[in-house]
Amino acid sequence: MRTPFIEFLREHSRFVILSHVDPDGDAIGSALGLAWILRDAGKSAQVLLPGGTPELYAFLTGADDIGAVAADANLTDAAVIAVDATSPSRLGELASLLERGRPVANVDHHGDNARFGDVDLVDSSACATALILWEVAGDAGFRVSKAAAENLYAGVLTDTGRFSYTNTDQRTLQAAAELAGAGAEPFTIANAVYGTRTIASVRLLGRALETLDLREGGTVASIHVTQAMLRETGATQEDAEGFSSWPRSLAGVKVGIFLRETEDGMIKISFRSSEGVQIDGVAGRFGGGGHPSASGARISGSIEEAKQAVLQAVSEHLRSTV
Ligand SMILES: [Mn+2]
Repeated sequence: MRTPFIEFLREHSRFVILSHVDPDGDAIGSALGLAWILRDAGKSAQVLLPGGTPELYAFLTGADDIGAVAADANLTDAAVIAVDATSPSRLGELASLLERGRPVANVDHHGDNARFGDVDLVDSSACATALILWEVAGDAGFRVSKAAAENLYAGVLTDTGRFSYTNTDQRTLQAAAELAGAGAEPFTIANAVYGTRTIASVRLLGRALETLDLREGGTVASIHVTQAMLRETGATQEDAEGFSSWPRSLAGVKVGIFLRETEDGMIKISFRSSEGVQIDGVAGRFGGGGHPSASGARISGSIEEAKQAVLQAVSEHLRSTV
């Protein structure tokens, strides 16, 4: 399954690596981890993320060198690799880099990936795209430096919710152990991602938890964050990172929903579900997608309208499937 992608890596010597909007730890860790692996193999690799690097992940080795717009790309003889992105639309403005007859590879672990590459490596049984890339490096015999291992470890750590989601399995922990062996420092990375909350973020969380709304006999929970709440607490969008796991963490809750109003007036929705409850279909109804137990979408409208529409869709989904 990995062979065509390994051949793609061997065949080319210059790469532009892209990932998705609102980049998470797996998007950034996968892109940077792969870039370091390719550089260590004597190739050139440039990373571009739509909108640049979130401050939370600025500690990762190589993060200071990430481009933010298509115009930053040095495309001379470059092959393009998209990582962790379900479809070209997830690449935002960077999707324009796919439309110029350039060789494109697509590596992802989302089952609904649109297979938009010349080479597609999609493995939905992998907890993270970073895990796939770690295994690719092993198969291909590429060296994985400390910088590469740190980035790939960050991807695995964050996409498994610190090794706690249903996607955490023996393969996950095996890779994590091997990445630690290759130089990734579990405490340093976990502390940088989870142990450095701002006071504004804690105040924002307090406000968000006050919006807790339980439905369907306590099996569906939602919280939300508005732009006004950000202003009142002095918090930034990034300060709401990780809030999506709070509603689902309540005892008895099967589906947790986190809604946030973005700067451009859209509503970003995150769905989390407990084991055995597949919720990505609901995200799909709103034009989004993701994994069975963790998915998301963006819709327009007020936060109240969005919340009512989403809660109704989730209730219908639970009644029809459970
Ligand atoms: Mn991922």
